[in-house]
Amino acid sequence: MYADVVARRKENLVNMCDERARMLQDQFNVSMNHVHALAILVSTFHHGKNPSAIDQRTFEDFTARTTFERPLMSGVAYALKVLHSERELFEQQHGWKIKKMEAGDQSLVHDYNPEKLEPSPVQDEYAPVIFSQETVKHIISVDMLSGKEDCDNILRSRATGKGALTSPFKLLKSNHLGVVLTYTVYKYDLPPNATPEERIDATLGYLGASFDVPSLVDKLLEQLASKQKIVVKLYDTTNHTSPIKMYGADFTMSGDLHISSIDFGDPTRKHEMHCGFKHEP
Ligand code: WA2
Repeated sequence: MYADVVARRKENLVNMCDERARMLQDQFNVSMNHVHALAILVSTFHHGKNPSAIDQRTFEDFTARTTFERPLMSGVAYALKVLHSERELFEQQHGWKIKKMEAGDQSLVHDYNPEKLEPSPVQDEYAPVIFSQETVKHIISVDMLSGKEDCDNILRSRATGKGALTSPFKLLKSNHLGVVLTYTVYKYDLPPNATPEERIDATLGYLGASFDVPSLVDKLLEQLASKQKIVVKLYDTTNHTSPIKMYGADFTMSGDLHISSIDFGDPTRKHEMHCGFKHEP
C-alpha cells in the first residue's frame, strides 16, 4: 500500500517537472524564432533599403508592439559591425562615441549611467548598439565586443550563422543572472557550407535578445497549478563538473529529485531542470 503511494508521488513529480521543462523550452523556442525574424526584418528594412526604413523610433515601436511574441525576452537590440577604419565616420554620422562596457560592480543598477561610460579604446573592430527596445535603451552606443560574454557570443554566431546563446552572466543594469541570444545579419544569403571566413566577411551586424532568467521563469511558473508544492531549479550544465544555477532558491531539496533536460536550441549549451517536493508527507 505505502509503496503504491510513494510510486504515485514520484510519478506526479516526474510529470510536473517534465511539464515545466517542456513549457520553458517551448516558450524559449518561440521567442528565439521571433528574434531570428527580427534579424531578417533589420536585414530587409535597414540594410536592404536606401534610405533605411528603420530608425530608433520605429525599432522601439515595433519591438514594443511585438513583445507578446517573445515572452522570455526582456529586450532586443541591434549592434552594427564597425571596423576601426570606419569608426570616425560612424561616430560623426551618429553624433555619439562608441562606448566601452563597464565591467563588474559598475554595471549594477544604482551606479549604472550610460552617459558616464568611457569611449571605447582603439580596437580592430566594434559592435555598437544602434537600435534597441525601450527596455534595454541603456546599451545604445555600447560596444558589445567589449563585454566578454557578449563578445564570445557574437563571434560564435557570425562564424556559424546560427543562433548562439551565452552562459549565464549578470546583465547590465540588472541584479539578475541572464543569458543573451544572438543572430548575425549578413550582406547576402550564404550557403550552408560557407566557411567561417566567408561569414565574417559578409557580416553586417548582430541582433541580440536578453533573457532575464529569474523574473521571466517566475512569471512562467506562476501560471501553473500546484506551484506551492514543488521546488524548481534551472542549471546550465554545459560544464557538467561545475553546473551554474540560473534559477531557484538556495535551499537543498529533500527526498525525491527529478531531472528533466531542456533544449534551448544551441547545441553547444546544456541545460537541466531539477524538481523536488517542498515538504515530505
Ligand atoms: N543586452 C541586454 N543587456 C545586456 C546585454 C545585452 N546584449 N549584455 C549585457 N547586458 C545587441 O548580441 C548582440 C545584447 C547583445 C546584442
